Amino acid sequence: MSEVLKGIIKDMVVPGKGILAADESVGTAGKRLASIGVENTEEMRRQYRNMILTAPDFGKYISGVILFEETLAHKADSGTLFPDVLKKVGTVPGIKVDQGLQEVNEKKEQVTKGLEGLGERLEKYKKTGARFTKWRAVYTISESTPSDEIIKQNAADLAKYAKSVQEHGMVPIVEPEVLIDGTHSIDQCEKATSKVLKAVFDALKKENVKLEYTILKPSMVISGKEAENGAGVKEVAQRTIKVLKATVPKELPSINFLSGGQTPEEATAHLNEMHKLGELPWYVSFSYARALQEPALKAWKGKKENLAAAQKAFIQRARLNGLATQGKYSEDME
Ligand code: 5MM
Repeated sequence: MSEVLKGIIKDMVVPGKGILAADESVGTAGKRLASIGVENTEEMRRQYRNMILTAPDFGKYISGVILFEETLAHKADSGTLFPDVLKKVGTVPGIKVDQGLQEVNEKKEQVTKGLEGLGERLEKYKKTGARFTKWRAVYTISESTPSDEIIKQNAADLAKYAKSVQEHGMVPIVEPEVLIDGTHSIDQCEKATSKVLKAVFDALKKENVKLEYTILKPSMVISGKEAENGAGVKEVAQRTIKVLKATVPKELPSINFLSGGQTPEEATAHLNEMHKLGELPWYVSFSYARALQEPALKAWKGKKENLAAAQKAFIQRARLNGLATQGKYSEDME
């Protein structure tokens, strides 16, 4: 089994490349489509995926794609199933396996659903070509959150999920997202992210999850979206790497950030800046959804005649983020 997992990591962790998160569930895809005035039908979600996943040169920058369940069974305009479209360009298909969030306490904190029946679903997904998976836990920052209770529960669930995925011969992406929403300071975010990551790695260790075959998808250490005097690019990069160095073991092969509501330009600049801080113990890259897809969606507007322009916009962002993984991006490339 280790050889299988090793091969998946080798295909996913590639210098200059990153992961695309295209795993928006039906509701989230609906929000993205609504932002360009397009109705949320199954066919329009297929066309949206087709626009992104068949962009020319896709495999040059994207080593893996996190898909949503229905996309595994959808076909591109060419008639080829999306997992096969990806395989053809050397990109690894993956699948989101959590089943969304559930509010559990009076602070409105949430845990992630999906452990029940996970093993059976993993076997089903594997048959469709998926070789890695993703599970997202979320944490809010306020005076009283994230609570110790939620940090503990989410860490335990992430670890159980990761263990099961490796037992089924796939690589787990572990995604603890400290939400950017709110007026909190970067100090508060640093404190919360440190606690969350520490708990996650303690739990992974307790479950004997093999870290060398696991990918971390964290949020950056950043000021709240509505904070006054938000921290600048350098500070975000420095604080993020400081927290990661203190909490993430060196055996982990790759850290692929989520963008979490940052603008596409911010997400690229932050990643780039991290690579100016000297050698890092892991590969550090992206697993963005919005920060990679937003400009393409805007250019597309659901219209066939805009397909080429939209794909060009997607590839431009993918290329810039590829450069950022090597510290070779600069603002004047925008
Ligand atoms: C945090 O969301 C993940 C990364 O996306 P961003 O880079 O836009 O922050 C993403 O993979 C997320 O899990 C999917 O968009 C699916 O979200 P839902 O809420 O539909 O499960």
